[in-house]
Amino acid sequence: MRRFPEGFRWGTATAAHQVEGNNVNNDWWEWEHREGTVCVEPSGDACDQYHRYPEDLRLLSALGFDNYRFSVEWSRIEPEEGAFSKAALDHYRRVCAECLANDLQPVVTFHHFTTPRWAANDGGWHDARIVDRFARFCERTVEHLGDLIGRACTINEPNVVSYIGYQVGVFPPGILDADLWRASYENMIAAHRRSYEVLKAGRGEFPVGLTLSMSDYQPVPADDEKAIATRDTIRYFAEDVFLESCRGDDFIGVQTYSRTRVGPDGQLGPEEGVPVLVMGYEYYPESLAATIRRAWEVTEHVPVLVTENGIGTDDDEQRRRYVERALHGVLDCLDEGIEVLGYTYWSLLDNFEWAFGYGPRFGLVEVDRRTQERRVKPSAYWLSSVVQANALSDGSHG
Ligand code: GCO
Repeated sequence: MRRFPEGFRWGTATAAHQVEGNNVNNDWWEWEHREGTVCVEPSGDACDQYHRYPEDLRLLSALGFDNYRFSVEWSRIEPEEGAFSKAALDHYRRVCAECLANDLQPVVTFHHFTTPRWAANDGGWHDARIVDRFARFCERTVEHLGDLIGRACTINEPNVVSYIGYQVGVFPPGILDADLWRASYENMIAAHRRSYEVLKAGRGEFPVGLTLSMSDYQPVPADDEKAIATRDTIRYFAEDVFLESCRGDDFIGVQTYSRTRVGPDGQLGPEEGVPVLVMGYEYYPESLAATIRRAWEVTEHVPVLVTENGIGTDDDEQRRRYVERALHGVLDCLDEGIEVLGYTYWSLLDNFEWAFGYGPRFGLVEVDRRTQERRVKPSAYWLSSVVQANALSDGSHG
């Protein structure tokens, strides 16, 4: 058996807009109902977790996990600028309390892709005023529930929000403008730094970090100097500018699913013969270890927490094999002396996969779209056995 360290954290993750349902006051709700966007379908009721969270937390705890990562929805807490809802803050305080009642550490994300309409429609993330706006939201929220928080993630995947929102156009605001893209990611980095300070100074004592979307960027051919230079440039803007801003933080959240192949003239598609998943990227579980090593290196040894890793697939045995392979990579990184604090599987539930809608199923638990009934998948029981043993059988190099 290959053992994980004593105290290694095991969790699953979700995000408010993807599971709660009826988050009607944010930019994503407006975006997914706008004519002409690429959104497959609106989020609607999602998994109705706004009401069903006690059942979901009981289920997660019964599987032996010790933490639950979820996000608080800014647009519920501050529906209009400066107007804070005590009822919404009380709701999230109850969710934290329910986590603790189920022996689950609450891992709270303060921004997971969604921004209140009032802020999104008044400059959004490309307007520097967002930094103060976000810091004030964090201040009011941590004041209300900071004593119950186990760990805080400031901003989820700022690289994705800025790049897809301002360079690809598949996420809101869907403005293709390089200057606004740069402004948006600079404001997100500033907002991370400000919210880090606000959360550390606020109520409660808990580690704080940013969670970053990462990919195993590989030059093709591997020894081609131009491909290496192109890969370095792409990766610098996609990851390094964010990783460098996290030096000295309590942890860095690594969120990896696959790799990105880069040729001399730019990004390449999937390699011939490598399975491609519903998300459009390759089945490539080795990417997790590669990105853990990179985050450890570029942040200059900030402890790494895997805050998302998983696979959208209807083949649950493929899910098990993917996670098994990814976890062997985590064990390799631990053997190399890298401080990996834990592993968080994305996601607890099949949920709203943004512009893809409900097609891609990442969940350890299936959700019946008609009845909202939860059905635990075989891969969940397998991962539960790994969690409870805090070990992986050696022979299963997947
Ligand atoms: C994120 C991710 C999640 C996705 C997951 C699967 O921002 O953390 O985008 O919200 O659902 O990465 O694609």
